[in-house]
Amino acid sequence: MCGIVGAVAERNITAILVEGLKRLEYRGYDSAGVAVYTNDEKLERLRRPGKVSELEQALVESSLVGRLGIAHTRWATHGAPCERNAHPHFSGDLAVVHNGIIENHEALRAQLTGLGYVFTSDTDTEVIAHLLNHKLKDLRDLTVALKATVKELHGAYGLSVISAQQPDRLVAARSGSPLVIGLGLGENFLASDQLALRQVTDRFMYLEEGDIAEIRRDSVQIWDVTGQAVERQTVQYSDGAEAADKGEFRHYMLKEIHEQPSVVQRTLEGRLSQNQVLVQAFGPQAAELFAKVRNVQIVACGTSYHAGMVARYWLEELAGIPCQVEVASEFRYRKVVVQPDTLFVTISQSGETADTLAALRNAKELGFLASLAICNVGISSLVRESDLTLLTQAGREIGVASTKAFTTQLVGLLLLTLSLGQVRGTLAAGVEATLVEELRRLPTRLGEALAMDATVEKIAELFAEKNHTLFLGRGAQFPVAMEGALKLKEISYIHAEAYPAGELKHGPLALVDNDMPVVTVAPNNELLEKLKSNLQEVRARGGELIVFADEKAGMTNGEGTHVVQMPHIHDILSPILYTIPLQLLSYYVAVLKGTDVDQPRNLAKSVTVE
Ligand code: HGA
Repeated sequence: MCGIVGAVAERNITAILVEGLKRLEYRGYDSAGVAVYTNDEKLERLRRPGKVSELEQALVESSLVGRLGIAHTRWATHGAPCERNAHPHFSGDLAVVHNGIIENHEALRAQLTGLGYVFTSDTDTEVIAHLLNHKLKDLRDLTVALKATVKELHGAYGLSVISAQQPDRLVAARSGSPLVIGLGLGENFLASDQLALRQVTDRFMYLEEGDIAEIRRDSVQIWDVTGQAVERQTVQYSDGAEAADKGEFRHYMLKEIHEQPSVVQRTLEGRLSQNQVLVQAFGPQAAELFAKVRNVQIVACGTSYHAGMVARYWLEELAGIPCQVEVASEFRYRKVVVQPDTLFVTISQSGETADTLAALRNAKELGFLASLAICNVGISSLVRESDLTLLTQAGREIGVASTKAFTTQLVGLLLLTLSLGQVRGTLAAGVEATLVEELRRLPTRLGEALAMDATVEKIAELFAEKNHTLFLGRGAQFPVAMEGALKLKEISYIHAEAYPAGELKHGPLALVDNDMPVVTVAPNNELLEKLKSNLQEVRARGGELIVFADEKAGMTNGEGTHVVQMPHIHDILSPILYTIPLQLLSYYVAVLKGTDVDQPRNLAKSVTVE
């Protein structure tokens, strides 16, 4: 989603700002802009719809140079993606960039219009610029005026401001959308994600909720939500592990699909003993808290929600714990009845997903036993605000359509299931030992599934001319089918829906004809025979079947039926393995359709707005 980069330095900062925006491109955006306090002591801006490269080109032609500036990639929430709505927004001598949504923007717009301010965009953000400008008239100091301004904003913001009147500083405010200060020598920086600043510094200070910051070349001052001056800890990163390139792969998504054996291996490292999961992997108080757990409530969005749905099958079957799973945007606004001793589990790749974070904050008021985050980013808000954490070790995921984050989340959730079963004594030691052994073999199994790459690429040709697809699965494969359908929608723009195979005849069978491919995942379990009958129902109506079937399932190619033989795997781990061919399928269909695989239209990587 939107990205912010800011800099105050002794040298020209335009190239630093543009490089920062490029590093945030993977999050998805629709326009970009930069405002610079120029060496001629004027505030100037350039904005462009489309890619950062277009802004960069325009900057080269304009030779905009200065030592103070802010820049932004916008993912539109209010107002179409076009130059006029791109950030920075100006009012008088100041420029504002903003991530988030100002919910009372209509009331503020009416009030400010009444005071004579003229709006030049359709965004909610522009009210911040005019309101701040208005406050500055009396308060005079930019930082003081920002403190007064944010008191009148409802909603979520990570924002930064520069002013030609006080060009010695960047000011910033965080409430509901992350910001980090990058510390340099005689220069300082600001961004919505530290990745944007890794080329200029390795020292960072994370703003907390409600913080206001004044960032000068040689000093940083921060005030907390109560207005108290506070110090925030400095974090130093020592390696270049965040660097990302596609290597031999055509897209980040394909690279990330192929990384799954190694990142699953990393997610398991240090978390297994000979026969057991090491419960302390979830935190020092995990064993004591897990012993009290009688229910689990999982809350997540998108792909992470599908991971949670798989976990529900595991938690009830293996740990004997009732489990509910809900999408965060629903949970956060619902009157929830919390059963005693319920563990509240959130799942998020970035740990900044606005709805999931809000659900966690609500949950704290609702009497849950404790909160646990399964997350890929250790320095995220979700991790900081949860009692227990399990970090997935997927590494940086660039492709907007999540792949390796999902499979490592599944591994984390299986570790959670086994830990709960172990501590509560509901899982037989022999079963845990078997599954630990299977987990150790999982990276090899995933490698075998990836070796089917070329077979799946061929199958993808069946979809090139299609507009609709059904995905079917039973049991824990139903959420896998949902994830497969989501992946196909996200990157190939083909309409895809997932159903539990048994639901077919209760409605969706009406859609099936010879123009509707039906994708099915068929591990060799007790539901196989039922699934085969459901597939017959599809074939009888002319539907073309693509079946990813266990090599022991006894399914073979036939008229209108394409069977891809999958390596045999323990049934409990099958959702992780069967995800792989569905990821590959979406990828190759998208490549055939020529879409922007890594940055699909309208989507963003880390969904930091509601
Ligand atoms: N509401 C602002 C910023 C949107 C945003 O943060 N997206 O991630 C706008 O629409 O410009």
